[in-house]
Amino acid sequence: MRILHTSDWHLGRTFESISLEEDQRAFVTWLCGVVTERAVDVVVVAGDVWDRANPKAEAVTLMEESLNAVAATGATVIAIAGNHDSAARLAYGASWAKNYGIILVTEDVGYPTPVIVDRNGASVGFVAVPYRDPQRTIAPVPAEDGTSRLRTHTAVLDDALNDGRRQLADADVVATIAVAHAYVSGSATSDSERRYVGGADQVPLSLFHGFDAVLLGHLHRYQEFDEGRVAYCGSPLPYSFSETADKAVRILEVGAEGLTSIERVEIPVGVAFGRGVSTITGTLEELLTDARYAGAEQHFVAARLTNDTLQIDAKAKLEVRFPHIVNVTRAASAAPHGVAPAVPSAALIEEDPLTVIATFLDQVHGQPPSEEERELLAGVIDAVLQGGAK
Ligand SMILES: [Mn+2]
Repeated sequence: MRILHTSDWHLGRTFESISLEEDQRAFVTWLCGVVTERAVDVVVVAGDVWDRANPKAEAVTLMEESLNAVAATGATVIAIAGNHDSAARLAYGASWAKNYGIILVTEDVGYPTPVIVDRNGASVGFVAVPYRDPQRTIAPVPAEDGTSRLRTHTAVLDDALNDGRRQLADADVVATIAVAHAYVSGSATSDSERRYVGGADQVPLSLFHGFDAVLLGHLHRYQEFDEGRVAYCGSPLPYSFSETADKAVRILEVGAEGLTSIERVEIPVGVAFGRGVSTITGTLEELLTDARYAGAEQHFVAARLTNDTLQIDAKAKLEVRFPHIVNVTRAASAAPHGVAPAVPSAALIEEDPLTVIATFLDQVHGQPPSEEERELLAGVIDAVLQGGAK
């Protein structure tokens, strides 16, 4: 049996304000090609099918079309709700979808029933646990000494996995696989994930003991633990400028004796569809001409200008070379833009206008106006003040 692991599709997501619908659709088409070519039996989507709990109409349609396309290859689909999904909305139609081999595990209160898939000479038990808010699910099982446990992410996921283990204890399966949407301590994060401040949503890797494989969603960077037994496959496309690493899905092979191999399959982002992300830093002139930025020309680009002075129409100029430029800001190393004013704002009211403007220019450009500029400013201030007195 071949099992494909993907996650964090975030259907309906935009890159800043640019629609990714076409790229997401192309990813699903590519995925269906892999599923067919490699004769994949089960496709696991480990949460965050949608980008938001209240997906827009286009995202709802894209989800239906996507899961339907994967199921049309003949593969069984197992998808869980992530923290971006609304479990209730994802559950809509789940009872019908099941008849077509699309199993949506969205239970956000009790413990889900493990899914047993019997195909190609192997029977595999999946403990698929959707993301759940610890405050909304049933209270954690008391500790061995009878004391109650706090409603933490660790406690509720631990209980759900234990319940799954119990339910599978007597099942005639050659492998057990856990599917979860969680933040494992020590993982590398990206800017496009929604995580708790302070890390209260982190769970220890040890929670997943005993499973032959653990297919995780939630973090958008591909990463493996415990020699690949536990892994995040990451999102299929970069959803923030922090995601410069290659994107991938995984294919696990289970034979009559159990798990035999795990393979990483790279997603051709920026080659067949979608685009990579680049943050480029330099003067406007360098960014426009230097050959070393050629690789970023077809990427989503964030430009960081190092010029000392303000560059008029920088974005429009850069757009000629980088048509998918998303934002332009001044590099941190440029003039100290945004530092706290040296003069408290209340005191500024007492200052003469020329001093206020000179202080501002000093902060923005890193140097005060020249004698010539001061004269020019003084003339403008005079003209304005005299005009105002009329
Ligand atoms: Mn996600």
